[in-house]
Amino acid sequence: MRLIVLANREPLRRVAGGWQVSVGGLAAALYPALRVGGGTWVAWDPGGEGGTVVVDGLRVVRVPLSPREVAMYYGGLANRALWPLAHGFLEKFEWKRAWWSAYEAVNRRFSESALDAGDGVFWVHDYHLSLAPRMIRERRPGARIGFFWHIPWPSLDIFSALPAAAAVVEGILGADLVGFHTPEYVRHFQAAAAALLGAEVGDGFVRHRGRTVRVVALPIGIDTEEARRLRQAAAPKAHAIREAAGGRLILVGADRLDYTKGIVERLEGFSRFLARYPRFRERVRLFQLTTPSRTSLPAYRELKKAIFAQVKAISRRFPGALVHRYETLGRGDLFAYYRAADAALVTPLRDGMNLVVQEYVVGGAGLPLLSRFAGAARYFPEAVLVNPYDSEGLAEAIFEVLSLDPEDRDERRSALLARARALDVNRWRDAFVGALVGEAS
Ligand code: ADQ
Repeated sequence: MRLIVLANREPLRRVAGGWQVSVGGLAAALYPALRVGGGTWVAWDPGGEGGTVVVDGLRVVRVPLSPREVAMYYGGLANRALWPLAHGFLEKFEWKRAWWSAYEAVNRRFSESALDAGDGVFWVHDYHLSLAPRMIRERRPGARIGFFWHIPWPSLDIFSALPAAAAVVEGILGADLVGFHTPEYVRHFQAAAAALLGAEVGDGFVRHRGRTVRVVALPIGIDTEEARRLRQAAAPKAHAIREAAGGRLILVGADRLDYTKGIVERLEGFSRFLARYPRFRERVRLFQLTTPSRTSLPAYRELKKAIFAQVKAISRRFPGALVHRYETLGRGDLFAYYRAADAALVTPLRDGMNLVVQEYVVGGAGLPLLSRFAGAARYFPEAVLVNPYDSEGLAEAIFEVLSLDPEDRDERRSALLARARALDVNRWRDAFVGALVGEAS
């Protein structure tokens, strides 16, 4: 089987004298499947040159986009319309017809580049490329096509605000197999297909225009073996972090700078915790590790300002209790913080799944606080589940997690670890590809 992956982001990093397949995330997870039979990955080329690069047996077809297309397809339709809507942030949702036209044109370009790559099984990823399955199907009716939506699928009343709602669902239904992280997203997607297209839906399928499309909940995990290795290698750095904290208990938060991640609400909860439990003021330090994201969009620039102002205010009121690092940390450094931390604060307001909580479960030392509104909440019930909007509740939960009976904590940690292993990203990939390929045989 030859796999042809379509994803917005390219799986490459520049190194001296050429390219390397990037070490983290989706790229690393899909790479083993792509190497079999010489796979192809179609992605946007941020350098704008285009062309094909072959690295370690993987062909990467790079789709060049003009700055205007990037602003409308990526900065506009994907990240100012679909992203806020999918996460239930209606007040941040914006719509422009020109964005939609650019989105259609870019989806077509990706689809054509993928078709030009020859025969194979197509696996399309995420909200940037929802129209590609149908576009590929139109040109190659017998193709085997999978689609995975990595973010939440919202309830119908919210999704219906999108003027192109029906076209997005119809685009996805060009696939044979459609995956989401949770059964709830599956149900919402089916409800949209039934209401907007009049499709017939039932247990695990949508039937539309004479075709039956399988729809499954298949939650993504992390590479648990890699995380275990990172944890082991992080011992000296974790020790140094603890030493420098001078005996304080350590909390960690790690996120892309995004309004869905609940960073402002988390810091508010932390500040309330310190106000309410004065004896912890000099006994705790929160490391908030924030990686820059979508910096060209106004909402993200405003959020950055708000977070920086809040960090300043908390640091003035409670000196030494908060350290904010605004940068993309290397994996080794990130896992050193996990390993050093007595608890993690994973409190998104809404999140498709969430990988940070899984990284902490394998790489960390204590229990995570986990938002009920992350897809991961249903798969990690032994975490301390919280409502991230409730800052008083967050303050109490921080107290609770730091005061847990060690035996209780360790039992819950082992249960969480077993759950992270069961979700491992290698199984996720094999389960999806297996279901996709098995279907037509
Ligand atoms: P994201 O929204 O990016 O992913 P998440 O799943 O948490 O969210 O992944 C974030 C990644 O960034 C993690 O691997 C983490 O290690 C890394 N990271 C966070 N802070 C960092 C820092 N300061 N420096 C370096 N790296 C950092 C989308 C969806 C999620 C879904 C995934 C996968 O929004 O819900 O889980 O895709 O499907």
